[in-house]
Amino acid sequence: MRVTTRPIEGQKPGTSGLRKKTKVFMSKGYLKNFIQSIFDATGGAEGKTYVLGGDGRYFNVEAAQTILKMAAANGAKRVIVGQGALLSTPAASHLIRRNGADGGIILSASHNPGGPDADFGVKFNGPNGGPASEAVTEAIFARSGEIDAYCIADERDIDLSKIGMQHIGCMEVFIIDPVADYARLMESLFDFPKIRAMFAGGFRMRFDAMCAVTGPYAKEILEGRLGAAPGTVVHAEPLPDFGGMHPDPNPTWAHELMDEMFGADAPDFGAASDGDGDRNMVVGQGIYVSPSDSLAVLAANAHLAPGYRAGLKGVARSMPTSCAADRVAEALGIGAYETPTGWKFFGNLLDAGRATLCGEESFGTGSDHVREKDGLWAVLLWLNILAERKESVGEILKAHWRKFGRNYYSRHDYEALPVEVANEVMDGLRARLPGLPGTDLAGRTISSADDFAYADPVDGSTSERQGLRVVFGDGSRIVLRLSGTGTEGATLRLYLERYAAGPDGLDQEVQAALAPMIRAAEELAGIRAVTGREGPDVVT
Ligand code: G16
Repeated sequence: MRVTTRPIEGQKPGTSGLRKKTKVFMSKGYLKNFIQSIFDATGGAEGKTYVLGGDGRYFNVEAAQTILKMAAANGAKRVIVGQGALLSTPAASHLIRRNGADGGIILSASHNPGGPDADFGVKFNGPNGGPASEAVTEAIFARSGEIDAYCIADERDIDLSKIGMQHIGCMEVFIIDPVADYARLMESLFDFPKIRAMFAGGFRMRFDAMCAVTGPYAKEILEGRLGAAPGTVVHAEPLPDFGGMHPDPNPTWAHELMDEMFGADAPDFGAASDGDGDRNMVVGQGIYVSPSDSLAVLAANAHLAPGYRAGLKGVARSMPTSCAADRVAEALGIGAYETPTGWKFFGNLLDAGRATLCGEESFGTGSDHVREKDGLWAVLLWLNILAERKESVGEILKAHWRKFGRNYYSRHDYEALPVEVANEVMDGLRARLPGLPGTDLAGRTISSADDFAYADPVDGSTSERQGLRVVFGDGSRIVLRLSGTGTEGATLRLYLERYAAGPDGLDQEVQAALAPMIRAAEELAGIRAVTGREGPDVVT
């Protein structure tokens, strides 16, 4: 059935797909226009195979039913769907690659809260299993501005709870266990017997799935296949509103886990994951591992896991992520890459075999096993390293700092600012950049200052205005950029970094160690002065 429609403004994908308020997605024609724009902008759905699933948030199932009917009416051959329309983002990426699918549609607003008054999102991934490139998302957006009709089959809903094959017209709908293939992939990368033996020997862990999609994956893999004690995984059932929680694995939102890990009788290892299972936070007994440090430690130790025994080809990080991983890459004699924020920028490096590990300060770590960041993968790599080294998280982290020096690092977020106020801060600093190199601030000399522009070394595509960065002679950095994932006003992210070579000064409190950079940032950008805010809303 062909239904006439009109373009709806603002269907521009951000850092990671199209994210809006759930009610916006539920409004007349909104989801359908966007899905049709995806099909139209990618050469139509005729004869194609897709993977479909989401993080279980409110409207997940309804959206999946609509997309199935639209895929059928657009002539798709087959859609592989996770049972209950559930798939974690990394599991979806794996399924696309394993089945040679033409792409995947993932229903998630990641770490943003879910529910009728919260957020919803749609991401389109290409045949390599990774987020659509900027060129593709631009084409989808362009199409959304001229769309005049969408196609949808006039059929009953599919029973999404029943594993096996069903049909909508001629289109096959293949409903699968969302966990099985992913769990097998993890078994192929890590030394499960060794990790199992560690758990059998009394190793204790807490995994907070934050009432989101990783619950079933973590239960099956950690408790089922690796023998972690029952109850290791908490908040394990995916709920439409994530139990009212904010499924963002950072010290602010995963505070229950933090309290436990910093309390008496803490488990040996703690971890949390986000709404769609691609982010992770790692904590040891009384010690927090920043995502930037986690990437560096994983890069330095990945060869201890069977899947990475041959060594790494290179390590990539997003520009605002601390430079800790670069020091490891240098020591290993492998490539170090710096990309704009957004996992999509790692795709070409992974496809071309230039990078094996990638990571971001925003609690994302992953490798070339899929084309998305992968929360549980990072946790399993940590477990494999812990099982091999037989040291605690704290011991491993401190030894890492002694060897490579420590990149003190923090991100300060100013949320829900009026867009024009956030732009004023950005424009103010941008205007000052050319005059900064060579000047002194915070007892250091500024060595460079620019608005980060990226030229992809594989396909030569360029991306400009990716964040303002001020770099000091001693490797310290101040970075300022606007988030591309929020749904309300603008979020200003201030990233602060200070390098301490050691051997002294490696054990300071992070905010105290960064105090000179925090003052310098205020002097440069005047965030508090311009926004009138007393301080950041979230500090990670
Ligand atoms: C997405 C992207 C990440 C990015 C993060 C934060 O993650 O995939 O690459 O680092 O958003 O982006 P921003 O700083 O623009 O808000 P996710 O987990 O939300 O898909």
